[in-house]
Order: sequence, then C-alpha cells, then structure tokens
Amino acid sequence: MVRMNTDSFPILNSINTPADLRRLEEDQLPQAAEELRRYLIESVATSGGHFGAGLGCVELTIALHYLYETPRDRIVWDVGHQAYPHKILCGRAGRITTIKKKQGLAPFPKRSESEYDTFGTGHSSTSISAALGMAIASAAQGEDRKCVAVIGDGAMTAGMAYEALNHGGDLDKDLLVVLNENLMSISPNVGAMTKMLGRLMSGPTVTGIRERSKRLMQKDSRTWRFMSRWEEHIKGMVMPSTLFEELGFNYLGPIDGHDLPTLIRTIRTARDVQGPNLLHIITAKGKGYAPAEQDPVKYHAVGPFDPDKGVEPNAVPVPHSPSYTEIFGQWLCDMAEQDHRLLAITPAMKEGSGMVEFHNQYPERCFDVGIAEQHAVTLAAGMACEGAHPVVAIYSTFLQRAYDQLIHDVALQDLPVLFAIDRAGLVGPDGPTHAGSFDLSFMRCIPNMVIMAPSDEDECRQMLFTGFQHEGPAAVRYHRGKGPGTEVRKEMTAIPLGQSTTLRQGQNLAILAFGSMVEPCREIAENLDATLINMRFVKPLDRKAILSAARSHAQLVTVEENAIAGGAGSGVNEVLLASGSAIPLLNIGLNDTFIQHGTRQECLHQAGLDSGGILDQITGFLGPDFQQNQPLNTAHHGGN
Ligand SMILES: Cc1ncc(C[n+]2csc(CCOP(=O)(O)OP(=O)(O)O)c2C)c(N)n1
Repeated sequence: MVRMNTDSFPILNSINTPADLRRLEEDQLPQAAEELRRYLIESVATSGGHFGAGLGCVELTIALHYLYETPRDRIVWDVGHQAYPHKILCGRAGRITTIKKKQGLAPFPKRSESEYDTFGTGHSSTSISAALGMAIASAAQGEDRKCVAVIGDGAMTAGMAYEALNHGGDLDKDLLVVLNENLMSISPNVGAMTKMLGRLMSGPTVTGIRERSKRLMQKDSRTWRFMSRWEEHIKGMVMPSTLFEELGFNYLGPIDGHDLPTLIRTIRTARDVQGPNLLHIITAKGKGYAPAEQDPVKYHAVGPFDPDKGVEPNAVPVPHSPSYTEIFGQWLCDMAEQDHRLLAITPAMKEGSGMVEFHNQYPERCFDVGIAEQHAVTLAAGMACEGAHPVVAIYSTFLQRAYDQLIHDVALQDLPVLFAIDRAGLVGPDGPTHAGSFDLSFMRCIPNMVIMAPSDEDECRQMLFTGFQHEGPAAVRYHRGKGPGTEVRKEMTAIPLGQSTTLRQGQNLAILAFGSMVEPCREIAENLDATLINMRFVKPLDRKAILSAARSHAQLVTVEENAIAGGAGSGVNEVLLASGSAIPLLNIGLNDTFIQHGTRQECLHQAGLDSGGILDQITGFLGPDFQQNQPLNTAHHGGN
C-alpha cells in the first residue's frame, strides 16, 4: 500500500470524502489536482491497474465532486476504468493499491463498495441510460437530485449510448452528460464520429474565436444574435454540437478538460441549467505522465512498474510458450494467407484479441468496428451472405451484448461465421464483469451452432481450422492466458464434428472434461483410476462416447469452466436422460454465484475448479468407501 506522506500530499491527505474537497477554496483545487495525479501515478505504479484513463480525468473528477453534492447527486462513470481518482477522493485512498487483488478494491465502481459508486460498471456505454434512469426515478419520487454521466469517445461508439441520448433528449429531466474526448479507445478510436471530433480538435482557431467573441459580446445584443446564428452555421459544418442539439441536448464546449478553472466555471453553468445538457471536454489520455501520453495504448492498463523508468518490455522466458490469444493471432495470419475469403472483425479489442500482427499484414481485411458488439456480429453475417468467411474475435463477456444478433442474424440463417471467443471462463483481476462464465450455456441452445473448447494450444489451432471449414456458425472458446504448453503443429487438420477423445481408460468412474478443465483432471483421473475423456465439442456432443461411458462405468462426472446451469454438463445430462440412463452423475462447473476478482488461479480456487477443488467435489460425490490410488498434490492448482 502506498503510504500517503502528509508533507508530499498536504491537501489530498485532508480529503477523506468529497465533502472535505468541497471545503477547499477554488484556488486550492489545482494543487489538489496535482497531488491527486501524483498519488495516482505512485499507486498504480505499485499495484498495476488501469492507468491512462484515470490520469486523463483527474481535473474532471475534482470538478464534479466539488460542484455536485455527492453522494446525494449521482455521478455515473462509463466503463469505470477511469474511476481510480474518484475512488481516491471517496474514502479509498489508503486501499487504492489493493485494486483488482483478492479482497481488495473492485476494478470498477461497485455499489456494494461505496455509496459514491452509484452504478456498477465494467462493460462500456451504459452510463447515459443509467444516469437517465436515476434522473427519472428521482424526479418521480420528488427528490431534488442531479445526475451526471461521464462517457469517453470510445464508449460513444456503441449504439446503446445513442439510444440513451435519443431518449434523454426527449425528456426534460436534469441530466448532464460529460463527453470526455481523447480520440482513444484502448487503441486509437475509430469511426466517422471520431473523424468529426478529430477535425474539431485540429481546429482550435474556430473554438478560440468562438470563445473570445462570446466573452466580448453583450448577451442579447444584435451582434450576439448574429454571432449565434453564424456559430450554428460553423458548428453545423465542423462541430458535433449540431448532432447533440438536434437530439435535444444543450451543448456546451468543447473545453480543455485539464483547465480546472474553466472546467469549474462551465460545469457550474451546466449544473444550473435545467434539462438535458451535454458538456464536451477535450483531454489527453495519460495526462501528466509523459510515457503514457506518448503511448496511451501501452499504458491503458499496466502491471507494477518503476515510474522513473516506465513500463519496460517483458523479459520473455525462453522458450516462450504462447497464450491462447497468441495462438489465435498466429492462426488468423496463417489462415488468411491460405484463404482469401477470410475477413476478421474486432469490436475495439485488437490488442487484447491478438490481432495486431494480422492488422499489420492485412489492414484491408481487418475491421475494428468500435465498441459495437452487436454491429460486429451482424456485419459478419452480412459479409457471410456475400461469400466471405468472417471471423469475429470477441471476449466471451462482450459477446453477451450481441446475443440476438448471434441467434437471429447468424445462426437462423446458418451463416458461416467463426467466433473466436477469448477470456472464456474466469478472467481473474477484472472480476465478475469480465468473466466469461455463460457462453456455453447461452450458445448451446442455439440451433446450427458448433461449439468447441480446446484443452491445449494445438487443439485450439486445429479447432479454429475446423470451425473455419464448417459451412455454418461455429465457436471456439478458450480461456485467458496460457494452456499447458503443448507444441503447436503448423499443419491444420479438421477434427470430425462431435468427436471426443479418450485420454485414459479407467474403471468405475468416467470423467468427461471440457476445454480448460481437461488438464487439471489428468492427475485426478490417474489417482482415482478413472477414465478421462476430453469431450472437445460442447455441440454437437459425442453422444456415442457419453452413452458408452455410461454403460461401462458406475459413475460419471462432467467438468467445465462455465455455469453449471445450462452448460456442457447439462447437455450430457440431457443425452443420458433421453436414453433412459440412471447412472449417478455429478456436474462440476461454476455454481450459481458470481466469483469476485483475484488472480485467475485464486478465482479458480474459489470456484472449486482447481485440481484440489475438483478432487474434493469428486471424492465427496463418490463417498467415503472409494479408494484413492495416492494422495494428490493439491498444491498444484490446475496449472493454467
Ligand atoms: C462492451 C464493452 N466492450 C469492450 C470493452 C473493453 N474496453 C474497456 S475500456 C475501452 C475503451 C474505452 O474508451 P473511452 O470510452 O474513450 O475511454 P478512455 O479509455 O479513452 O478514457 C474498451 C474498448 C468494454 N469495457 N465493454
């Protein structure tokens, strides 16, 4: 934990809650901002975490908490990765270095953590809807409450933000939307809207003239009225104001989001104007830490680092075993070379999904669509209609956003779209908002889908190839990080659909394992002298193997890194029930609860999905009479 030294942080040290901040004189605020930024840099350098976005909104955080009566007034942070300064000002300065760690502060705002965290986040573009909902409900209850949504230009690429603006502009509720523009998402932001905002940022003269003229003119004078009309005209050509004003919002800005006095003045105005307001601020991601300003992609989220040296390149272990993300990235390049029909789509996660090299090699075949998962999936469907073979690289948790598109646009039309689903299962430090706990359940019930879960790196590559060859929708879901380190064959061979592979023949007990759970089950099967089957396919399931295992064993266990409800094990249950089998059966997977943040290993342990936890569940199921071959080394938790 970073100890706050009273001498180094005299003002910050006096702030336990925003009420303390509000007791400061306005001319003390720049000093408070300087201390807050310095403290943030020291803290994140110690603990790791989201970095650039927090640095970009230090002044905004101070201005909002200074001018609004928080927590009675509501500030809703979009995504929440920029909320570290907010957490520091709201009573959590001493614990900020525990962020993302087991039992530590949550990675994003969380209602149960603080009354200042008004809305739980993690997924983007929810803030305007949530703040509008709060404004409507507060008004209905006769509460005099102000509601503010803070949203970045990256999050503004999502349709949901516009749905909320469209609604909010039509009501006359007190709502302030702060659009924090830095031209960055995780990567440089994309899209026509971004181009428009970019033009604006490169046109400071227009803004400068406008601000100066307004100050010089008497409100309601003839010149003022003339200038206002002229301004509308100019704005219509080069500014986003027309768009927002047509949507019913009173547009303020653009202003420099690091200029605290201007920020205070403008937000005070916005606060006191009734109805929906949109304040447009321009900031720099990583502001105040030069390496982060220069390379905001690298400093979006960081591990611990020395602030004097910056984030240093990883010492690469030799030989370097690739992560599943890297396996996918390599496969994508290899497949694209072989098949010109391949087009790849990412909803704003080019780096996280391992597509940087593909983008470098095939820029015209790589589509970053912004934070627009729904669009990404339907775009793929459209491409597939024209004979292309699209690959949608998407995190499991974000695919949840595009469920109807998956069913209605892809599966119903049986279109050949391959989903490369990263971060399936527990993700660790990003916590339950980002866990991919449900994809097997929500995909398994969709007709036409083929669903695969690799147990190692080579299998992942072969499954991606299999899914790509399939002339219908297919998904390969793999977990965060590395697999067991299997050598990856260059050649690619399609796996017959629905074919499992038996890894070990044992007696009495058969373990049917899916994907990441195959590896921790190897040692268990050995020790219990159990049969171990790597199921490989969640859909179609290997019915023959399931029924044969049921006939030749006394008990069955299924193991998966997905919700038990509706997951792969449920599918096995359905096969057995339909065949009239009454074999005793245990489904192991994620129970009906959200697993909180920690390392991935800690999360697996908490879920009972490390080898010790799986063994405990199996032996509990088998009962006390069952003999174990030798005690299992439960210190080894699963190995991935
Ligand atoms: C639905 C969804 N898709 C993807 C992400 C991953 N993600 C986290 S932050 C981020 C970029 C947000 O950009 P912006 O809103 O401009 O904020 P900035 O980091 O630039 O301050 C993305 C794509 C997410 N959190 N939610």
